[in-house]
Amino acid sequence: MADAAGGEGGGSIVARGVIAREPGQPGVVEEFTIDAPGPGEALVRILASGVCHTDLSAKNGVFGTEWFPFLLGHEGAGVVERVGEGVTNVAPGDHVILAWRAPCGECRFCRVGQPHLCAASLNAEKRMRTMDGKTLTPILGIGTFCTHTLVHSKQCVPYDPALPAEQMSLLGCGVTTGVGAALNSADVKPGTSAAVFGCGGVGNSVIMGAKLAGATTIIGVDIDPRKLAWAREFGATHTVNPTEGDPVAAIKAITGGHGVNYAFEAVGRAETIEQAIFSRDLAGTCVIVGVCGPEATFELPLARFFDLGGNLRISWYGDCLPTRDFPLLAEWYRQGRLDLDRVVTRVISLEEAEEGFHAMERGETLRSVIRI
Ligand code: PAD
Ligand code: ZN
Repeated sequence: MADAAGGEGGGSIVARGVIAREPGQPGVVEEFTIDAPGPGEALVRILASGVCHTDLSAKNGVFGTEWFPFLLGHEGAGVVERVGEGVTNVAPGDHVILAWRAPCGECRFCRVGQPHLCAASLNAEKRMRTMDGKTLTPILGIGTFCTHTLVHSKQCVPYDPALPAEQMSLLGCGVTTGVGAALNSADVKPGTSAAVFGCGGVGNSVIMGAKLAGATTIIGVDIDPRKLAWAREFGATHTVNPTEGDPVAAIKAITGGHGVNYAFEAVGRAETIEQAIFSRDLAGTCVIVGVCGPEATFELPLARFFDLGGNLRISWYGDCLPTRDFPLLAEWYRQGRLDLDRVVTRVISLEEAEEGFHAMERGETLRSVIRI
């Protein structure tokens, strides 16, 4: 590997990655530079990266335009190549899944035992730049559509290199978010009912999580029949297509007129959030996972909302703790209890990342995974 100064060794390096320069424009593979890791940081050679809807949203400017240019990707697995001063949790050669939450241990949430809400999650300093000198923002503090990235060492969670990098990469975001929404955020109980709005990579992971938790009625809701077929393969006992009629009425009909104990929204639209809220039984829990754009709003009839009781909550990253949950989910994969193979719909190259977004938009994939 040549460094930016043309030599070998501990200086900056030249990497390749998919960079989004302007909102709404395609991501393009470019060379960029990465400075040597600073204290507590790790340089990681990426092996595989899932294409998550959040990358598409970021590329389209949904999270604001001030952060461009972006280094896309945040769902990755790779090998630690170099570490900065003081790093003890990983060493060069370790296979790691990258986490976008690395609790700081010191913020107001970590101090009271809620590290899954850490408000100062650890990231590397911004040491990656385009060849024309612009500082890159790696998506969610990671950046994985690339040959190499720089992260905080605490964002690196080791996994057994005997497990496939493509499947492990998905634990870095979508699968852990979905499974965690069921197990951690909603705390689904055995024998209960759940509805999942949006059966993409995240929603189908919610379905896997609800099944693992012992829910006995699991209703997948999606406007795309292909997604509903997948939902059944992951464990949905029923499916509902909102293009064929009111999904709330359909969910009530399946549940004896009551509605579900848990409703999950994994689309990111006001309309589906409203439907999820009102598809619950009394005292039911609604968990919002989908990320809406800044323009999304709806009117909430408060008397009806109050009369239903229960909980409405937002789930970031499935309320996971990566150091606890990545190894657990990897082990469940090894045991055949978590079907990550089925989530990897397509394996593509770095150059095909943009096509990965289009395939997602066309509904052809749960996850395209970029193999570097
Ligand atoms: P995806 O595009 O693979 O899946 C979205 C699904 O929603 C698709 O299958 C669509 O067909 C379906 N859909 C669209 N409109 C409707 C509708 N009206 N009713 C029912 N279904 C519909 O995306 P994904 O699974 O990668 O991500 C889903 C959302 O989760 C997205 O908003 C993403 O940004 C968010 C996310 N949140 C977190 C978090 O921490 N909260 C983490 C990762 C992803
Ligand atoms: Zn994601």
